Amino acid sequence: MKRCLIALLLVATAVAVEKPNVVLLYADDLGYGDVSCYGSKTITTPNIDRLAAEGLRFTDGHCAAATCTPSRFAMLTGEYAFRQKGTGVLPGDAKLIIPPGRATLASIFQGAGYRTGVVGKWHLGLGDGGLDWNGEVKPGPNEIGFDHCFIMAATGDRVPCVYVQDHRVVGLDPADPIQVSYQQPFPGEPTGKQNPELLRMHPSHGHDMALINGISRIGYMKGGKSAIWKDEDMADTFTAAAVKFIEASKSGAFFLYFAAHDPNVPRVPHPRFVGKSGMGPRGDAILQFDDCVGTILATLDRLGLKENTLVLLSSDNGPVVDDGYKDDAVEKLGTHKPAGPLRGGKYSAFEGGTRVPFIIRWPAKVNPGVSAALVSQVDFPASFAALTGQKAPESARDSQNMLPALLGQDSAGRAELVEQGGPLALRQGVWKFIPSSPGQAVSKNTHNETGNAPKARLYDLSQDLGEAENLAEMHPERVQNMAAALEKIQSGTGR
Ligand code: NG6
Ligand code: CA
Repeated sequence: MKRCLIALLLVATAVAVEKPNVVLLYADDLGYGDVSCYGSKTITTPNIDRLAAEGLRFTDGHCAAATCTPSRFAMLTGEYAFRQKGTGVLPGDAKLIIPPGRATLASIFQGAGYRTGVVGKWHLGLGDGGLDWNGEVKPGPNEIGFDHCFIMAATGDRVPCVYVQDHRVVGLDPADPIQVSYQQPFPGEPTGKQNPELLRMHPSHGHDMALINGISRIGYMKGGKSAIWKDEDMADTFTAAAVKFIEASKSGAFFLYFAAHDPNVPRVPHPRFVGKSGMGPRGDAILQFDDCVGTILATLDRLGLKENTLVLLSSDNGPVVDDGYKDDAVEKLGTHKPAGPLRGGKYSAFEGGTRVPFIIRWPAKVNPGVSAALVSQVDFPASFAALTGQKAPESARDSQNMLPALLGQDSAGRAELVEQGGPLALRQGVWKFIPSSPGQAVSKNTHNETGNAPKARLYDLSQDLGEAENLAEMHPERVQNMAAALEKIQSGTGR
């Protein structure tokens, strides 16, 4: 009898360990050098550092693209975004770009009996064309694998500036319906262009349309006044929704995709963070993200969920300093290097575009440490399918089961990885290849390097992490092979 009980207990523990909760803490535009556990001396992120100290910190972990929409598309579907038209940065009135019925990271967790939720920035479109924001807002996250959603449609700098919870705009007064247009302004509604005197933060480029809360955005909107978010409270609102989801889900296994908005623009942190970084709103917004991480980790501690919850922290793309608002980010940057030792940042095919903070903590299974394995968010669908004992969906064609690397049991990771900046780049081990590509080498607005250049580039990242010395002429054969390998992947005949 006693032996039976012990056996039962062992089985129960084994099952519990095999089915961890998964919490994906996802920052927006957070760079490799923006957190102290990746070596920054100019900013202190104690909660992210705690996660790194208790978990596995990857030094070569990537998002799938150097901007938000393609990066998230690839992470959720397991397919590189360059394969699908219409996966560039979306306007706030775009329709859902992941068709209902297609397998996603969330539906994979659902298939294993998890309760799934997304809180925060969505930016993958909503509806199937001509959406009425005053009615049922669908299809959206609920139709592609999330049991629960509390989101903003696109970004903080795009209308509509309201939250959507499970098919409904939150706090909407039917007497004051919302209208959204990305074509024309609504007569009588203030815009950044027409009413600069009403602005408390001025655009540096773009962002001169609908004027909401003293900040002008991309796109026009009218009405829905009672539903409009307060920018200063956004991080707290999302964190509270995340905590609520965890509390409501704790009796079974759950997957939470916490998609924070910090430090994307407009950077409007809560007053308690204002001035705290000494770097202006961008730095303050990073401290705010770190604080959200702290609150969510504390919730896991409080509910006794720490041991068997896999917490994954990463970012959707590399950093940018001036992304369209005069918010002192450039003036107050000082010696801070948002991409750390890497070249480029958001919008870039250099490493700074996609190599981002990437940390996994799972006390029951993962030994703390540092891993140099080459890993990518595009591998989440196949890897988490494997973790939950399922077959990877066929549509996740670029997703590889990297579970051993993600759990610290394999130190190599991927053999090859495509990095989608402006041009596509290819990694093979320590080698990095960027084909010749027309277009501006430096974005005239953000001043970030794009990775475009008339000549092909080859770098040995083991000697030259900052991609300074082009070795293409010294290694013509490798250049040829890597160009062919990239083409093969692009045409769908290789991986
Ligand atoms: C750009 C915006 C930028 C940001 C970006 C998307 C302008 C001039 N620039 O088009 O501010 O919104 O799109 O960022 O409008 S992302 O992180 O969501 O990909
Ligand atoms: Ca982003």
